[in-house]
Amino acid sequence: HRLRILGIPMDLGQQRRGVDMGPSAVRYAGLYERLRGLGHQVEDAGNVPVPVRHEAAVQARSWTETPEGGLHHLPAVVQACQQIFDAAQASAASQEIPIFLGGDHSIAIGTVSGMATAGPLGLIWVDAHGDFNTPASSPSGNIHGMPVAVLTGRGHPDLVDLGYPGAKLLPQHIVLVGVRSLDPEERVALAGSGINVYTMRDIDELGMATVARRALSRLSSLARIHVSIDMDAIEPAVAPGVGTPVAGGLTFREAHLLMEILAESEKVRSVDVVEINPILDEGNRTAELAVELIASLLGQRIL
Ligand code: DIR
Ligand code: MN
Ligand code: MN
Ligand code: MN
Repeated sequence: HRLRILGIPMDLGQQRRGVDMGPSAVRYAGLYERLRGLGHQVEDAGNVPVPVRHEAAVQARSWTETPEGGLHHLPAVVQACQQIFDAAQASAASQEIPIFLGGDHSIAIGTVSGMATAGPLGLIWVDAHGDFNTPASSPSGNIHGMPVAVLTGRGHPDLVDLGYPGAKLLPQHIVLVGVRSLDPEERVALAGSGINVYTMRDIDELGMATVARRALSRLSSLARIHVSIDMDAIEPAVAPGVGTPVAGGLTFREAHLLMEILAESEKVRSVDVVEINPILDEGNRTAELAVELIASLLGQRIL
């Protein structure tokens, strides 16, 4: 395949500093070389510009009083997501597979919207969280907790109408895997949404092979799948370099097995790897794991 690496040093969708260094950490962990080693043609396209954070403005007010109407850094996130959308749309119109390196998960509003311009798209969202908050349900005001809702047409209009007006995906074309932390109103909305949710309990009971195959069969009518990997889906003992760790996550092998089974579908059209925070990491192990997972998703096999 032709692969295109695109860094997105976005830290405005959440409160902790350092997640903007995610693209550097993943590059340092050897993503380019690893993908070349699998026989792919790889281009590193550098980074999408992201506005710098105005920390003083954040600290001056509680989030409900922000000029952004209760969403931290809304105008800056919209501006960056518009550039991300443009880059993703260009990739979607070509044969290349883009690999978007976050940054926090708010980037997926741009990546998925852009990929959806080339026709129906399935979404596999690997995350400890539902990311299904709206401004009304969010306890934090952080946009990284909202992208799945936004992509289904629920949320602030500046986010919902990014790229082109309205919803970008049908709920029945979205599968969440690894979920174990939902806010109270988010939980009610997600349960009634039509989105297919595989919680950690489902993975415990069914096993990852069954979950991965059911996820793919749910998307069997679609030829193109976007895989969005929030590294906090993985057990924090294995992936400690994330801003919002939640105990009881995917094991190293469960995460790899999911990637390996998705790779066999030959439908993976684009990938996000997000929420790596090198400041919170042990060495660079979370970025190193991310490189391994991307490799498994793009054809690395044990035998
Ligand atoms: C929380 C945290 N549900 C929120 N979300 C995170 O702020 O909306 N998503 N960490 O990855
Ligand atoms: Mn602000
Ligand atoms: Mn997330
Ligand atoms: Mn998460």
